[in-house]
Amino acid sequence: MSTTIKVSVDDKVGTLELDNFAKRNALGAATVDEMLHALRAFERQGVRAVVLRTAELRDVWSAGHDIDELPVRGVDPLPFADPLEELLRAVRGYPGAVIAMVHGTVWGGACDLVLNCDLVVGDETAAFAVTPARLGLPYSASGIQYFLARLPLNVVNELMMTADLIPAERAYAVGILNRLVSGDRLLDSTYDLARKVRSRSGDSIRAYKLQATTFVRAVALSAQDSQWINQLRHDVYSGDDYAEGISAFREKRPPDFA
Ligand code: YXS
Repeated sequence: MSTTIKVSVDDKVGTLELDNFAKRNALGAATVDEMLHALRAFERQGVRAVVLRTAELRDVWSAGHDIDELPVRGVDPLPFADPLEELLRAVRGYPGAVIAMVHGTVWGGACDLVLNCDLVVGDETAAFAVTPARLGLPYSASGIQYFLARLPLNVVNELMMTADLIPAERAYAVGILNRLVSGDRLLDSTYDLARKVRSRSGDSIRAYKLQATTFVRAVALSAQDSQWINQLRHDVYSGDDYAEGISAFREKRPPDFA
């Protein structure tokens, strides 16, 4: 019995709703596991367009990775096997369109999730913050690669270096949002788009999407550079900033990165 998401299907358009506002729809392992099951079920049912949204339209869409599940210092917080990393791969690999419908603020790994969706529709409350620099955390190399495929470097720099919210107007201007609509049009605009995609050739869209995500991953990297990337990340998650960032969140105080 799902406890943190709601799932429905109507004429090959699926809906996956985050429904754990008490924890600000944090993407913990249990929630991610339910979402992965939902995506696999959608695929079995031939769902051609998935709308990813929240059950309640509140001021927060998702608070990102469940910080309570992040490991302590000295352990990679975002390994390949991390549940949220697995969810991002599942969204990129879904053989149809995944469309994020955003009302409210989107934080950290939830930004990565939204930006791994194929299309993003938001209203004037939609805002996006990528927060590893608030937590002293080394972002995942695949996450950085995908952000750089999606947004201009200076915009990724702004997200990663400030960890500030980018509001809806600017999110639309820089390409985070495909569509920016008024709140009263958000549902109709999102499902009009989903039904439009559903009406097109599923075979063609599946082949396009899986090729596109394959091309995005196709980056030549020497073994030496791969090792260097791992070392850069290891130095951060073994460092004082990461310990301070996690402690500050748990103690509900601003971090002090001396
Ligand atoms: O105190 P209780 O038990 O009621 O729980 C509080 C929060 O602790 C909890 N909560 C979370 N629990 C785990 N992981 C989270 N990410 C998380 N966010 C919130 O939910 C309850 C209500 O939170 P509260 O009181 O702060 O709500 P609010 O409405 O005042 O503020 C909403 C937020 C989202 C602005 C605030 O909760 C917040 O700033 N959350 C952290 C956002 C964030 O930094 N996310 C990044 C997580 S790490 C991640 O995604 C990646 C690894 S990375 O950093 O690399 O991008």
